[in-house]
Amino acid sequence: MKYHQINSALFVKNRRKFMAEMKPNSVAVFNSNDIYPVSADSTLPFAQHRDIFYLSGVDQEESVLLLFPDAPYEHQREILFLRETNEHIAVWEGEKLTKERAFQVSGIRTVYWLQDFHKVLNEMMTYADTMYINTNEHYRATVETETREARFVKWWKERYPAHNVAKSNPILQRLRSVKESEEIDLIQHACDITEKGFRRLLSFVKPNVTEYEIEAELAHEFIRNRSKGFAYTPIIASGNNANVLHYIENNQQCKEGDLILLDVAAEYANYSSDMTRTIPVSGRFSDRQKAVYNAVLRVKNEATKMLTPGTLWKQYHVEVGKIMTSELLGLGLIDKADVQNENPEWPAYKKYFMHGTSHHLGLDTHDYGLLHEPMKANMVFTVEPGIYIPAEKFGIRLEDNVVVQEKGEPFNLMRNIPIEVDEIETLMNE
Ligand SMILES: [Mn+2]
Repeated sequence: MKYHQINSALFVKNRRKFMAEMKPNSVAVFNSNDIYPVSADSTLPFAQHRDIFYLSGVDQEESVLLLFPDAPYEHQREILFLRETNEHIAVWEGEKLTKERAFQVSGIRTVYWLQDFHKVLNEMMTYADTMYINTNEHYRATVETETREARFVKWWKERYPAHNVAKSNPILQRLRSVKESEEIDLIQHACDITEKGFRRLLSFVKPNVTEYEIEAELAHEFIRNRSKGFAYTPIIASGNNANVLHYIENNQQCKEGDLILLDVAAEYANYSSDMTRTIPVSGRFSDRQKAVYNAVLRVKNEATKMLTPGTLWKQYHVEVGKIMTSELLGLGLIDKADVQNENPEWPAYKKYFMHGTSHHLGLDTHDYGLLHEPMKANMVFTVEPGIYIPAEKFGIRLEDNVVVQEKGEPFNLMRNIPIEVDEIETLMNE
């Protein structure tokens, strides 16, 4: 791991919160992700399942966490199962968690090797009435591959058909959406690394630079700051590429006079940041580009103010739509007749701004959070309006990450990342 070890107190707290929501006499189990194969003996880099990470800090494959708050013996309330390691195995496979290190990372005292899992689980199941299975109910998830978690759930339910089944997911969605201060610090750290990458670009971008050279600059800056790299596949879209919302080819040359839409951000310790900036290839915005840019910026700033406790997701998007509508009228992109005749299901503004304004941010870039429940303090959201104009061959999106506060406006974790036109132009021309 490149990141500095997280204080285990965070994971102790997270488990306590989860266990407080469990029914009496129930067991919950959480699995690591698999290491995904490519072909032959090649694999993709390991990416930990965020739920077991959230509850234990264990960032290693073939790990299982078992929680049983009403277990008859105290040492059975929290149990970790890890792939066996010893000095000999370490020589071949690199350093894996020892039982002692696993305690330091997670705060869990009872650690077994994985080969004891079925035996120990069986004992716990004879005491327990209910099993908490962990299914993926994220509103944007479409998963074809069977995860290690899903494989385990299938086996577990079949092996113990007499137990009641309960869902871990809604508990985790609620808990993970409201961040502890340690988590906000980690997201801030990811944002600060993103800031370094972005500042590096402002002096690097010139006419005829390629999108992939920009990607390389960012990767360099992120990794040298202990990030694994991009928190999500980076979008580096010059000119009309910005109007392809999920453009990830990043293989074109940036032409003088064009804008570059950069949806690029670092992860740190498995926490995401998520930034979008739009900058001029030549270091100066045209008057038209500036007018659209400042319209997007005003929508972002107004939308941000609405992210307060009690706000409802649907209503928030309706209100942002109204602000965007008035900006698009001002820019002459739509007219009053378009608005009067608009289809309420697909309002006129959607022609230029067709995606959502915000999403939860945290261990996943599109993080957990139940969208039908009101917003709460310490939720972290992106705010990312955009205006996309294929007819003018540019698109602009601006995105910051903010923390909902108990009182007053949200706290902007990207407050130090240049966004005003003047500041961007000054830095690009230094
Ligand atoms: Mn985003």
